[in-house]
Amino acid sequence: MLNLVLFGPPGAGKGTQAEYLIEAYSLLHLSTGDLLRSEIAAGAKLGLEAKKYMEKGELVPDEVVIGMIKGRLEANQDANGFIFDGFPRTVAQAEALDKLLNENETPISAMLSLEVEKQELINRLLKRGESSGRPDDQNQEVIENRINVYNEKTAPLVDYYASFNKHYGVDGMGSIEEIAGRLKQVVDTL
Ligand code: B4P
Repeated sequence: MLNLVLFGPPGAGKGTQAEYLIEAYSLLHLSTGDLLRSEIAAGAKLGLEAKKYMEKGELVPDEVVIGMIKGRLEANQDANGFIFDGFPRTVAQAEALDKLLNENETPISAMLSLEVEKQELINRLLKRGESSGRPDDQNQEVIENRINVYNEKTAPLVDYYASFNKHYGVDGMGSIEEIAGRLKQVVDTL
């Protein structure tokens, strides 16, 4: 079973590259950002709670996202493997994920970490904000806060996965196809 963590700062191309990996390896895509946005769109209680954090570029509380992932893992036990996109984002989330996967003896195979310069991240997100309707992409201050939150709370996960020899840094600058090729090269060695 192939279980991949697709990792990187906001705007690194996680959602974009997940589409290529899903197709190449027949994996199930679990994006906590997408799951939270559908809860908001459905007007669900969980979505209304999450919206308050997302609008400011803050992280939604760990227990909320861990509960969501647990439900999806339980509902898809026959999957070939998963791509975790935007999850885990804190060490507590990574530990909870390891615990859930170890119960099924299907650990994380690799963390693929997309590396992109800060100004490029801001440009990509502002560009998406022009058409996506995502409020968190339309305000430079919120984008900068998301990047700061990433550096403070999420970037430490590189060391977490490196300590298990599962961290693979991948250059995330260049065309979408070039980056997809680099990711595929890594996954094919696993
Ligand atoms: P996410 O939905 O995960 O949003 P994101 O970090 O901005 O990444 P996304 O996947 O959407 O963007 P991508 O890099 O693909 O999270 C949103 C919010 O939800 C968070 O801020 C937080 O509040 C909450 N949340 C989510 N998960 C959570 C968790 N686990 N714990 C707590 N809170 C959580 O792409 C960005 C843009 O770049 C796209 O428009 C794309 O077209 C473009 N792009 C990609 N590759 C490119 C390339 N090579 N060249 C040019 N443009 C490119």
